[in-house]
Amino acid sequence: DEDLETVPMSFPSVSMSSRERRWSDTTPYSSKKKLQSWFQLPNGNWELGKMITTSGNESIISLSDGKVLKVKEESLVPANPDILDGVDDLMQLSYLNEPSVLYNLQYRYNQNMIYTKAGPVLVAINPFKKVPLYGNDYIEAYKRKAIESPHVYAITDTAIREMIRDEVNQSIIISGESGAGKTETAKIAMQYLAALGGGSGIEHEILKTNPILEAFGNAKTLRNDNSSRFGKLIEIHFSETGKISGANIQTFLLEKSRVVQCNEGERSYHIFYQLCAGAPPSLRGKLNLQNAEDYKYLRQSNCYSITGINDAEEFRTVMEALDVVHIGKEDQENVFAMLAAVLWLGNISFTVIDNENHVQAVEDEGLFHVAKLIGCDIEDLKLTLSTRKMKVGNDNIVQKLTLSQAIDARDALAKSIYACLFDWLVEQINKSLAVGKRRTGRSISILDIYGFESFNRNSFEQFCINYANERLQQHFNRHLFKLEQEEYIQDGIDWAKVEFEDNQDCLNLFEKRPLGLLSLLDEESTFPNGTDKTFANKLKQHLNSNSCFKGERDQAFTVHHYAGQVTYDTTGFLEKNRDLLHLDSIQLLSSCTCPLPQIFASHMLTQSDKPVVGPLHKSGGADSQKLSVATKFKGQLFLLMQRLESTTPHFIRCIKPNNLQSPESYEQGLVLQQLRCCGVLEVVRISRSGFPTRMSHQKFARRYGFLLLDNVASQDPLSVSVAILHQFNILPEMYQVGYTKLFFRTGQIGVLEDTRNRTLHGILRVQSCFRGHQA
Ligand code: AOV
Ligand code: MG
Repeated sequence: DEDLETVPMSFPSVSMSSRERRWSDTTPYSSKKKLQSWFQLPNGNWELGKMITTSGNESIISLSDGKVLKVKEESLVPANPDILDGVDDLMQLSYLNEPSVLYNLQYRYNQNMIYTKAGPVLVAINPFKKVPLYGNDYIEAYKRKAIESPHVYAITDTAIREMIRDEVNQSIIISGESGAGKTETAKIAMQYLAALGGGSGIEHEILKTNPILEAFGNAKTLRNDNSSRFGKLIEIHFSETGKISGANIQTFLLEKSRVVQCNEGERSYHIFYQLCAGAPPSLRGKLNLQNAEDYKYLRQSNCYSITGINDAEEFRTVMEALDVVHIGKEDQENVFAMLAAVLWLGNISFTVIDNENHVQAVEDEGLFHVAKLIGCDIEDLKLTLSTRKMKVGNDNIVQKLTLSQAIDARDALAKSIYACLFDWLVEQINKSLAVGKRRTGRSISILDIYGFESFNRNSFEQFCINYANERLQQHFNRHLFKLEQEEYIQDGIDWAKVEFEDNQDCLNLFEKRPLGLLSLLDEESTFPNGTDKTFANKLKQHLNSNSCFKGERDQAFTVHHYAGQVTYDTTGFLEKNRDLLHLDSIQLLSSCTCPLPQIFASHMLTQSDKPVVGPLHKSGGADSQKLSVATKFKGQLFLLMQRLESTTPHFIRCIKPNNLQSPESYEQGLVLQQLRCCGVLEVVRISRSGFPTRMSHQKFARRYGFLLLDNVASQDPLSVSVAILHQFNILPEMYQVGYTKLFFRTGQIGVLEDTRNRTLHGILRVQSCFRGHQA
């Protein structure tokens, strides 16, 4: 037979880890009875094969391209019947295995159905193009429940209903890798909330915070043209009548290093390019604005524009949005002046003035414009950038800076101004959104943080971002695996535990004291002689036995994250963790005549957790308690988790179908890797074999006891419950009797409710009949 191709039986397929094996379905399977099966190609992709014949443990299958293969039966994975193609909840699949799930998602994706339920979780696959699923008609349809198809709107609708019904605050938690679509998804959810809870006008303001925060906090990276470089929790408040009464935004750790340094092919924050491209002539003149290419901070990465984006147009959008959130024209100009000052700071250069390599800032246009824009004396600025006041014994001395010290001082000032500006903006926005001051109503929070990142070179920023994602994954696991299963076990029901990839070990690696990544980083950051290299060595010395950790050459280390391995280069870790701004610089800012630098300076001096070094001019010794960046971030994340714990969570998992940000490309391997590491299949497995409906014996007996034919009034609730289950022939596999509760599979309680309703109706009818007869 010419068409018949024999494949080697020891097929070099992707090796199966224990985790993958867990995934394969436990349903007994014999290909003999099946019409089609999945077969894995050498490239790892799965293909549907039609069974031609089977003899012994070998089968002959034909693939879609007409190829015919002879394969071993164990290399085949069962495929679902065609009738299940594209089901909108993965729970409905008869065979729950990797290829079936991949195929189902792809089948839907190809028809622009980018949303699919995985039990309680909404999976969203980034279309990288406009899909016709949004807007008022859709919102209206979901509101009326005229559409059932999974959607961000549907999950948001559930959140609103549960908030009202249960009087519990809700959260919508969006996760996924960088570029997977979290920020877009968050905006879609906000759109729905605004449409349903709108009316007071505050909803427009809430929506307009998006273009502002994206301009100041997003940037083009190698992974995403609009990558969030900060984390965001927006809490939307509702009044008793279900209308939006206000909102509050909390942000987390902005990546400030980007302001002074970014990689080839990436950009700094959008707002810089928008300002340079879109500022009207009068503003250009006032700020002495040049083109983006003229600023060193923007020039270094050799990337100025984003395909399909018009920065000048975006600038107008941002200005309008600033109006909407009530940031006055004068404040807006002050904001733009700070941006221009940051840009000009980067252009300040230094000359060596003695043979000890000490430097002085050059009096050129950079220095001149910065002084003018922040409102300080040129000489003061010059001095701040090239000297440092020190206290030796009782004497104040002035130390000259070397070139690298001066550059660090300059960059630290630029970063601080930008980070303070960002915080100040958020504060102003919050003031504007806090209209309905009453805190009695309920809220829905939407969490959108920076997604998991892995580049060729990963630094402190990726370290923090990925740590945050570990925390979030833990929260996801806790709610969908731990709490659910603990309840079964506690109530003593018969339950085969579904294993999931617990990331507690990795979190411990970060958080354990004194020997964890964060503690060791802080310790080394406070040692006067600590360097990035000694830090890397300490890690290797103390953590090498940890299975999530691996020391690497050249002061690097690898962490085994839930989403994959990432190797971090410790260069710059200590400095970024200390995040020092010299007191000289803070004093310079407080001496400025412009309002914003003064506000920034007073913030830095009053916030006890702001690192301050060096002696104060007069009072001396302001070396206050300082928290490192990592410790502060850890604290923020703990509080965030605490806040989320008091809400009912709704999870959305965004998936990136390709790394090119391009539409119509669905890479099976990439999708599978994301599904695996976030545990989507385990969630489906638990939901399918789990018992989502629970009711205490007491409540159950009270609700349905009257349906019993025998009189059971004297019996205990447990016996009554069991009698009810028997009388109604509820199949044993459909429920479990726990110590305190009954557990039901999806839909079962509906059967009983129907009977109850019918019976109640019947009783009512009989009664009214009886009354009628009497009359
Ligand atoms: P992210 O928030 O998950 O990445 P984004 O939400 O910024 O990812 O999405 C990246 C890009 O994908 C967007 O700029 C859009 O072009 C496209 N996109 C995402 N969702 C949709 C959608 N529903 N419809 C159309 N296009 C979409 V990061 O912030 O990098 O972690 O840190
Ligand atoms: Mg984002």
